[in-house]
Amino acid sequence: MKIGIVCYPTFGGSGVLATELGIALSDKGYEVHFITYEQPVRLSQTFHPNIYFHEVKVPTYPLFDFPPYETALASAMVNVIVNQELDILHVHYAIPHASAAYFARQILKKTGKDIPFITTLHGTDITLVGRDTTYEPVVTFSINESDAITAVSDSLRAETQRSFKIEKEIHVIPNFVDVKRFHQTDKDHFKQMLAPDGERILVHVSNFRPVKRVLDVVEVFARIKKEVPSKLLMIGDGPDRQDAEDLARSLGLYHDIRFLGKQEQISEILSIADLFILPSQTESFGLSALEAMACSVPLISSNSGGLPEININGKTGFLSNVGDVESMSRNAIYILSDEDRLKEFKKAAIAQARHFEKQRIIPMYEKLYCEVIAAY
Ligand code: GMT
Repeated sequence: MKIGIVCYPTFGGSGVLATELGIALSDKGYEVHFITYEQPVRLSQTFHPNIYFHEVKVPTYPLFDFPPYETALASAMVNVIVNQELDILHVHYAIPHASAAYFARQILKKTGKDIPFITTLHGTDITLVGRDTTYEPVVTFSINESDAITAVSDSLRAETQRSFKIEKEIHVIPNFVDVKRFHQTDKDHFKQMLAPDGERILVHVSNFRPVKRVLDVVEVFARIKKEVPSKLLMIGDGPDRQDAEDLARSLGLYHDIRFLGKQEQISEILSIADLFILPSQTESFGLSALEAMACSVPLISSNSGGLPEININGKTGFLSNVGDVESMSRNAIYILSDEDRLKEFKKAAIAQARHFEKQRIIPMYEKLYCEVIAAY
């Protein structure tokens, strides 16, 4: 089977998930074609002989204040589908990928070379951006025109059904993790450098957008630090990084918090972590948290969106209301202040991550591809 994948190539969760899916499918012998404006981040780490990358070029012209990416993308889809004889197109994140796919399919219908497309909803395409009236009619239309729809959690499926008039079944296919790549390895030398006096290491990974509430991470850490000697590693970059750094400085914590920026070898960092903090305003699944759990890291998170579907309260970590930094820090101190308890939480975290191993989840996509192609 030849599969086209369209995604955002950046560090965002949807792009990471789409890339991991493409890699996993290519490992199983499928031919995978990525169509996007840059090489996806995780694709650049190793060479995969079954994976092709087609760059969408968006020529500029003085008339264009806003170069028409969606038009360029739909044209690229048409060209790749025809020239590479794809069997199915899988678009990740509704905006503008689903509408571009619909457009491409309509063009191809004229020549009899059209193929079906699947849309995977990831989160903010539904919870924040998609229901904005600026985009809503196009989002609703193109989701409904998809030959199949998937969502990454039960919570996101319910949210989509609440916010849009969806006329089709939404299949829930959760995020997955490759435990061969994401597992705890011996990185004691790193730990020694970052926490020379045996401090606990806390980690947050995100794109530092307001929805991630990175200031809450700093606030929670400030409270933990008073009770448990610890260090915090902030991984990623985005609009709220400066505010988080300013807050760390004003709380006198700048030497205990390292803002490491965007990092590609996340599993090495997670290998030395004792706790992962994800206090998001909304989080449809929380791929970064799943990757942490696969590295035996328990989770302190908010209870928003799909987080309760992965974080079992009192077992793999704790859930608190959004913004309740007191509860989050109390729970973190409870886990971190006792060695045996921490070990139990770590064991439960990895056991829970195994429910989302890629071997369990990839076949769900394969089955859906086959059904959609057969029914087209
Ligand atoms: O904000 C992000 O985390 C990026 C965002 C995206 O769409 O690129 O991630 C979403 O998709 C991930 C993969 O399915 C999910 O694990 C994240 O929970 C989801 N983010 C939000 O819902 C905020």
